[in-house]
Order: sequence, then structure tokens, then C-alpha cells
Amino acid sequence: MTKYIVVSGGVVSGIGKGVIASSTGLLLKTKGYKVTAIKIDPYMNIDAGTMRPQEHGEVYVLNDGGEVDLDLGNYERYLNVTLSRDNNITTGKIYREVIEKERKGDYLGKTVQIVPHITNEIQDWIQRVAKIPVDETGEEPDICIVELGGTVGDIESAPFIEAMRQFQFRVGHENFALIHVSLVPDMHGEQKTKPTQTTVHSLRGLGLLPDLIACRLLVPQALRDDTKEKISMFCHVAKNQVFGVHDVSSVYHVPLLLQSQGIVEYLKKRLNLDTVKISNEMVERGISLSKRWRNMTSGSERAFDTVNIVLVGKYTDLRDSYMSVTKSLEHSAFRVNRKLVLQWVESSDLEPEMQENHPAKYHDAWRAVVGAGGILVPGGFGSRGTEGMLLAIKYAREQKIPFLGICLGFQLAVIEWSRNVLSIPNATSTEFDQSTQSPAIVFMPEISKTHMGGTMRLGLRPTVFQEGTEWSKARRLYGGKEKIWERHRHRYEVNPEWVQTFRESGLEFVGKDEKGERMQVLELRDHPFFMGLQAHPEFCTRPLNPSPPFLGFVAAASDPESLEEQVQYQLKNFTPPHPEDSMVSEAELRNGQPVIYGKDQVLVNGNGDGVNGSS
Ligand SMILES: *[C@@H]1O[C@H](CO)[C@@H](O)[C@H](O)[C@H]1NC(C)=O
Ligand SMILES: *[C@@H]1O[C@H](CO)[C@@H](O)[C@H](O)[C@H]1NC(C)=O
Ligand SMILES: *[C@@H]1O[C@H](CO)[C@@H](O)[C@H](O)[C@H]1NC(C)=O
Ligand SMILES: CC(=O)N[C@H]1CO[C@H](CO)[C@@H](O)[C@@H]1O
Repeated sequence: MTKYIVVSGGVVSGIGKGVIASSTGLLLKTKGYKVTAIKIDPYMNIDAGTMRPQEHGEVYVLNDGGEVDLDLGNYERYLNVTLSRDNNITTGKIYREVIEKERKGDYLGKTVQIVPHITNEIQDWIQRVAKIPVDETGEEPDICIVELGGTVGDIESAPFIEAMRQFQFRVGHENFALIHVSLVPDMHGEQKTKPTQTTVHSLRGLGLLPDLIACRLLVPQALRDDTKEKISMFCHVAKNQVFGVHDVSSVYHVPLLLQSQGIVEYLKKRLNLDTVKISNEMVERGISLSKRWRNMTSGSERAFDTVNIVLVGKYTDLRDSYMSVTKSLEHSAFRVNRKLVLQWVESSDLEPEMQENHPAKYHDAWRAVVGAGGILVPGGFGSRGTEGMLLAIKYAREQKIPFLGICLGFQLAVIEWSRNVLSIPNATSTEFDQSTQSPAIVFMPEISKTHMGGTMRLGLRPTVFQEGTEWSKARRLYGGKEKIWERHRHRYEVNPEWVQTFRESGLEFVGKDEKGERMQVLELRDHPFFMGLQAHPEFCTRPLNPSPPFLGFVAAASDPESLEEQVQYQLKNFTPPHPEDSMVSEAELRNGQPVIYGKDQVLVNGNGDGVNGSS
């Protein structure tokens, strides 16, 4: 029987429910349990792919091409698991499922209602998805964490709360625990318990009793003992059921904070976890994970030297849109024992017009770029700001500053080369100029152009390193393997007709797709570190297993010896973060037919920037 831990939130959202939920999962993993996670988002959207980044943060892509909320990224990283699009439940998906069943006549003409039809569908979905293997064991998980988005009391989450109320009886008391995350405001040193009392009260009114109350304090002071006592008294829980989660130096400390308050012991008893059989091997793995995690967090605290990275992008004020990129840099910095100093530069600030119109911004932006140890151009969308990115790439290439380009950043590196090395001043992408005579980047032929945006190449795809690329830093960082796997999300690609010219002029495409037709990894040989990837490797980084291109980039930005050290380490130890069976080639999947996931996704056109473009 699967054990379920539901994590709900009260008072306000955005106080770190996801981190508390994934930290709990991580702690259970260190005891040898297999853990999976489900995120419930109580909004009507079917997926995150069409949502505006301004509102939504990052669109996180899964192996199966599912476009989801950045919270699933949290779970994949903390729990080292591979999730599927079904691990995200939205109100829209549940309604669609129920309506489709109704149309098929599955309900035999009965009146279809929120209770029981919607609530049953939610429970069935959770039980079905909780059983899907997510790690290298290929076995059913022991524990499923269910994070309920939004806050208790919202109209939106009401059907889910009711479903959970029923669910505790469906699976039985010993298989269901509830963690309620609340806010304890600190007003001039006084810790206020009233909001927590109120939210726990309304939770009880809806028929759910919290097993643990996790009290978030948005200050570095811990939850005081007398506050704990008060909450225990007014919320009818024992004192050991009240947890304090104050601000700590990094989110990676949250598991340690929870552990020190006895969360594992409590859950073990509450969920009767001793009855779950775990092999000695899993116990060993758990112990090793726990040791490595502690070592990582204490190591990052001791780190003294810094590594300065500048991220040249658009919407740099929307840092959540680059969550996975930031995480990849962080994980890499842990590995090379440096403190990460990340500067965000709005790419349009680097453009010459700015010099006259906003000289201060222009100079600040360039000062950041010139002072950086490494320059990163991430994925993005639309043509605004790309000239600034091209200038940053040119600077990195000519001044031999470590450079990493992801997706759009990769394509721009190709355009920069075309313009400044091949002397094709009009070279561009057909994304920016459909009728250009000099298309360095073109729309992928097999992708439908019939509606705005059309479809995308999405999900886990192989990259094959070409013959004679043993020298490639990218290849060596991936352990010297010939074939590697990363997640993609794009519509445009390097113009195949130009590839020969690129190669002859020194721009090497060391990695291509399986047919050798699509350019996926570029590298310059006579440069300390100049690499671009069409894929989004940031979606597969892990705290203890940083994404190889990011690791190489951060190491190179630290010092050249560090890069060589990491290359040597990777050559011996690289393991992909995906279980074997998720790495199935396109040819194996569909008899050689190209697989396009997310069929017929029409993109909403926003403010001329595209909305969620992906290049
Ligand atoms: C993470 O998962 C991968 C694949 O499932 C596995 O090979 C690797 O050993 C795991 N890493 C850790 C630190 O558990
Ligand atoms: C602990 O981390 C340091 C770097 O922070 C590393 O050199 C060392 O090998 C690690 N030890 C273990 C046991 O993983
Ligand atoms: C570049 O574009 C401009 C304006 O569209 C055009 O006048 C010029 O001939 C083009 N140059 C080349 C080399 O194609
Ligand atoms: C693209 C995406 O994530 N949407 C999927 C979410 O899950 C439902 C149910 O499996 C799928 O039908 C959607 O396509």
C-alpha cells in the first residue's frame, strides 16, 4: 500500500510549501524509501506551455515533453526522480477527463457533479500516478508526496480539499498524513500565531486534521518554544507536531532543519513505515545520500572564493523564468567549491542606442559583462534584445571569456559567427525576419506552420557526439559517452545548408541528432570554453550531479585547472540523471517517424514578444 503525504498551505502562498514538501521527500529517501511526487495546481489551464512567463515563472519541460510548473522541477531535483506529465494535475485536466468520460457515456447518463465525479477522478488519478516507477529501481514508489497548490479556503482548491477529505478514508488512516504549511508573522520580535490558528480552524471545518503544522517564519529567528506551545494548544495538536521553518542560508538546509525537529521519526510512526520493506541496498544508498547532502551543504558554507557569472537575457527581472538555469549554476558552484555570484543583465541595455538614451544603464550593463568570469545566454523568445545578446557573445568569443549558450543562446552564437567571422552582416533567424536572404537559423521543416507557433520539438532527445570529437569538452564532461540525452523545447534549428561552411571556418557541431541532420552542440576548439546547446540541459541538473555543460562552464569561469579537474572527475563518474528505460530513441519509439509531442498546441500571441517562445 502506498503511503501518501499531502502538503497543503494556509494564510498565503509563495512561502516555500514546495521546498518543505520536497525536503520531506528527500529525508524519507535518506531512510531508503522510494519517493514520488504529485503537484496539484488548482487552475483551469491544461498545461503550463501556453502561460505567460510574467505570471507563471518557468515552463519546465519533462522527459515526455510535458510542459509543467517549476515545482515539478523542485521534486525532480530533490528526489532525483523522473516524473511524467501526469504528475501534474490541474483543474482543467480533471474536468477534461470527466467531460470526455461523460461524452463517451461512461456515467450511464447520470447527472455528473463535482461530488462525486470530479472528486473521484482526482483520487483515481492520484492513486494511478503514485504507482508509476520514477527512479533507477524501476519499482513502485513507497511514498507519494502530494502538494496542493494555492491555499486552503480558495474557491479554486475546494474540490481538491474535498477529494483529500474523502481520500483519507479511501486509503486508510495509517496511509495518509497531512502537513499544513502556515505563516507565523514576526512583528518586531513577536511571533504571531493568529493566522495559523485561523487557517487550521478552516482546515478542520473542511474535514481535514493536520498531522504536522509547518510554521514558516520569514526571518532568520527560529520558532520559539512558547510560540510552539501556543500553536499546539490552540490548534489541538501535540507540541512535537509543530515545526518551525525559519529563513536559513540556503534552501538546501531546509531538510536538515526539518530533520533536527524529528520529522522523520514522527512520520515513521504516524504512517507505520516500519511495515514497508526496504532492501539493504536502498538503506545503504540512503545513508550515502544523507552523507553527501550534508557534505554539500556544509561545503557550500565554507566556500570562500567566488565565481562571477553574468546572465544576459530578457525579462531578467523575472528571475523565476530562469529557475532551472539558476539551480544548475548553483549545483555546479557547489561542486567546484565556490560561492556563486550571479548578475542579471537586461540584454537590450547592451545595445548602442542605450549609450545615448540611458548611458548609466548602458555602462552598468557593460561593466557587469566585462567583469564576469563567464557569460551565459539562456533560452528566450522573440527578437527584442537579441542584438544585445549578440554583442555579449562576440565579446566572450573574442576576449576568450567562458561562454555557454542555451537554446536561443546557441542559435545566437551561430548568428554571431555568421555575421562576424563569415562576414554575412544580414545573417539572422527566420524567427526574427521571415523573408531574410541570410537565414542562419531556420524553422524546422517537419513542424507544422499552419497555426501561430504550431508545434514544437519537445522532451528528451538523444544527441550523438560525432566521430573525432574525443577532444570535445562537452563530450568529456558527459563522461566521454557517444550518446547523451537532454530535454528539448524548440521550433527553429541551424540551417543545414550552412553547416559545411561553419565547419570549414572552425565552428564545430560536435553533437547532432541521431540522423546527423540536426545541429545540437557547438563548440570552439581554440577557446577556453565556448559551448552552445540546442537542448535545455538545465532541466536535468541535480544538486549532487550538476548538469555537465553548466559544470564545465562554472569550472572554466572559476579557473582553467578547475575545468580540467572536473573533466577528469566526469570521465570517471558521470551518470545520467534518468533511469535507463526513459532513454528510448525516437526511432525505437515510432518506427523512425519523428515524434512531436504536445500536438497542436496553439500559442497565445502576447505583446509581440511571443509568449512562451522557445526558439
Ligand atoms: C539518480 O538517479 C539516477 C538514474 O535514475 C541514478 O543512476 C543515480 O545513481 C541517482 N543518483 C543518486 C545520487 O542517487
Ligand atoms: C565532501 O565535499 C568535498 C568538497 O566540498 C569533497 O572534496 C569531498 O570528497 C566530499 N566528501 C565526501 C565523503 O563526499
Ligand atoms: C543586407 O540587407 C540590406 C537591407 O535589407 C541590403 O540593402 C543589403 O544588400 C544586404 N546585404 C547583403 C550582403 O546581403
Ligand atoms: C502537455 C501536458 O502536460 N498536458 C497533459 C497533461 O496530462 C493529461 C492527462 O494525461 C494529458 O492529456 C495532457 O496532454
